[in-house]
Formats: sequence, structure tokens, C-alpha cells
Amino acid sequence: VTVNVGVIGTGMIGQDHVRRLTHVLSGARVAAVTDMDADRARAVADGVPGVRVHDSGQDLITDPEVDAVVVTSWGPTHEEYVLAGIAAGKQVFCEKPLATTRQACDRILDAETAAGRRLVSVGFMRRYDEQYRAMKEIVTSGQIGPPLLMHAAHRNPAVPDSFTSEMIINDSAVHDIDVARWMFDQEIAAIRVLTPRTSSKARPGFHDPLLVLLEMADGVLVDVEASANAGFAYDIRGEVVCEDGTVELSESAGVVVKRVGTHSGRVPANWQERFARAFDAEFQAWIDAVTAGGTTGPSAWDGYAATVVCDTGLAALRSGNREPVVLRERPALYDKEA
Ligand code: NAD
Ligand code: ISE
Repeated sequence: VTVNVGVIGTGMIGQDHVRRLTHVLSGARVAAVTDMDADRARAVADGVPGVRVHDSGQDLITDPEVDAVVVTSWGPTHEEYVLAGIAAGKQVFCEKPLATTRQACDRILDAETAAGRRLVSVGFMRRYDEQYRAMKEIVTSGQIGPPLLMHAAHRNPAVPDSFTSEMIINDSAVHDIDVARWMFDQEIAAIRVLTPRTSSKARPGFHDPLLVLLEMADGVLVDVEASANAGFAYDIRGEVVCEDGTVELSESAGVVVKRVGTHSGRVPANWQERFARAFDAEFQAWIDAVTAGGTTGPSAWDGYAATVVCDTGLAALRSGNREPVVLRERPALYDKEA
């Protein structure tokens, strides 16, 4: 069986997902694409045999030849396409964020709950990274005791001019927020954002780096150093401190070189390099689940919670205070894994 996937948004990550669906994974093909920039959609389609190019996302979703939908357009457009996918009864994989406001996420939860079955998966690919998975396994096994703290760093080498301080929270740290909820199997109760001295590499008026402090419901604390202009590389760090030991992401997935007086390894250049295998694993799992008639991975509830924590984080950045995170009651549809 081959899942015919339609891709909405053929920008940077959309093209990467088209490549992976076409050349890397099994059980799926890209059957249709669309982009607000029609030339871009056509250029991407040129490299994919038998693909249809649609004028709009809505046309793509209702195309009877499209079994399932991947949403990789700009964040503010996700809500419209996720809702249309649910209305069409098709499985939807939506890149993060699920939607950019709490209200938009609420509407998605309401629609999926009314449909009565899980149709939405959100692209928090770190859950599929081998190192994060090994870390979670150790933490949940209890072998190093109950967790107390997590230290994390999310250092981007550089960002485009359109990037703002707020985006350090809702575009970058949103991944760390999802990791914290997943790692400790609980919600985030409060958030605080501290602003260290700003890097001279940042534009005027930009707070960079930020120190984001997450308070988990049971009191575990997570600190995330998040920066947009770290300059040297894409550096992702994480360490969980438990009562009887610690577990941390290793420095490099590749080889370590030792020579006279030095010990070195590769630091990834960007998120594509650091998380390439996580994206592959995430998509293969989703294709397999769609083939079996369902979905898997982070749910619309996970997307909702991450957006609410980010919104609260923006309020905390403005106020300088600890801001409590207020979530709606979780619908029963999300009580179990999909
Ligand atoms: P991009 O700007 O390179 O591409 C977005 C594309 O969407 C553009 O081609 C644009 O023309 C198109 N588009 C915009 N509005 C549209 C609409 N209404 N209908 C159809 N097409 C539309 O951006 P990107 O970096 O590829 O990011 C896309 C999404 O993927 C964002 O939500 C981003 O947060 C997410 N993303 C996730 C990760 C990750 O690590 N999981 C990494 C990068 C981007
Ligand atoms: C980008 O959109 C991503 O999602 C990457 O994973 C993240 O590291 C980067 O900061 C974002 O801009």
C-alpha cells in the first residue's frame, strides 16, 4: 500500500519533507503539492514523478487522490489547513506550531474532538531523536532516581532579519517546551524568561540570548538557554539531573578525534543536520500509522499545550515575572497515545 501525500507549502522544510517522502522513506509518495508561490510549487513538482500541482491548499485537501496531508506553510496559515484536513476526514501532519494562537488551537481541538478520532500529528521531531529517546528511557526507568532538574541549551548559529526575540520562544524554544512535557510526562505549570546581556551579534532592540525557566507541575525545573545568534554552530544540549545520577545528550553523534593536545568532534551546522535522522524516523512512523488507518506522534493536545506555554512565555518576557500557565481541561480523546 502506498499513502498518497499532499504537501502544502514547498519552502525550506516542505522541500526537505518532499525529498524524504520521495527518496528516503517507504510506503508513501508525494501525490500533490501547492504553495502560495506557484512558481516554487511547480519547481518542486518538476523533481517528483506524477505529482499534481494545486492552486490552493483547499483544492489539494479535497483532491480524492490525496490520502493524507502535510502542512509546511507559514505558521499563521496552519489552522486553516488543519481544520480543512479534519473536515475532509484525512490524516494531517502539521509542522510546528500547530497554530500560532491559543484560540486557533482551541478550534482545532474542538474540531478533532467532534470528529471523534485522532487525525492530527504535530512535527515535534525531537521526540524521535535517538539521543532524546535514550535519555527519556533512562529517566523513566527510575535507575538514576526521581528527576529534579533539566538543563537545556538551544543555540542557533544565525537567523534571518525577520526573526524577533519573541521567536526565540515560539519558534525555537517551543521544541524545548515540548521536550520538557514529553520527558517528564506532565504539563508545565509556570514560565519565567530572563534576559541576560544581549549579544553584540544581535540586532538593536533584540534580546538574545534568553534564559527560559519552566516549572513542571510536580516541581521539576527546566532551564533553557536559547539563542538566535550563537554564531559558531547549531548546538543542542540537554541534561537531566536526578536524585542518584544524571543523563545528558552526548556531544557528537559522529566520531571523536584525538591528537596531540586536542580532543574534538563535529558540531552540527544547522537543524537539518542535527535532526535529519529524527525527521526520517518521525515521518516513517507517521506513514506506517496512516497505512494502518490511524496516526501517531505528538497530538493536537501537545500542539495546543506548546502554543499556550509559548504565549505565556511571551507575557513573561514582557512582564519579567513568573507567569502561571493556564490550560483548558484535556479532552478524553487525548488520554491515550494514538
Ligand atoms: P519557508 O518560508 O521556507 O516556507 C514556507 C512556505 O509556505 C513558502 O514557500 C510560502 O510561500 C508558503 N506559504 C505561505 N503561506 C501559504 C499558504 N497560505 N498556502 C500555501 N503556501 C503558503 O518556511 P520553513 O522554514 O519551511 O517553515 C515552514 C514551517 O515549518 C513553519 O511552521 C516552521 O515553524 C516549521 N519548521 C519546523 C522545523 C522543525 O525543526 N521541526 C524547522 C523549520 C521549519
Ligand atoms: C526552526 O523553525 C526549527 O524548528 C528548528 O528546529 C529550530 O532549532 C530553529 O530555531 C527554528 O527557527
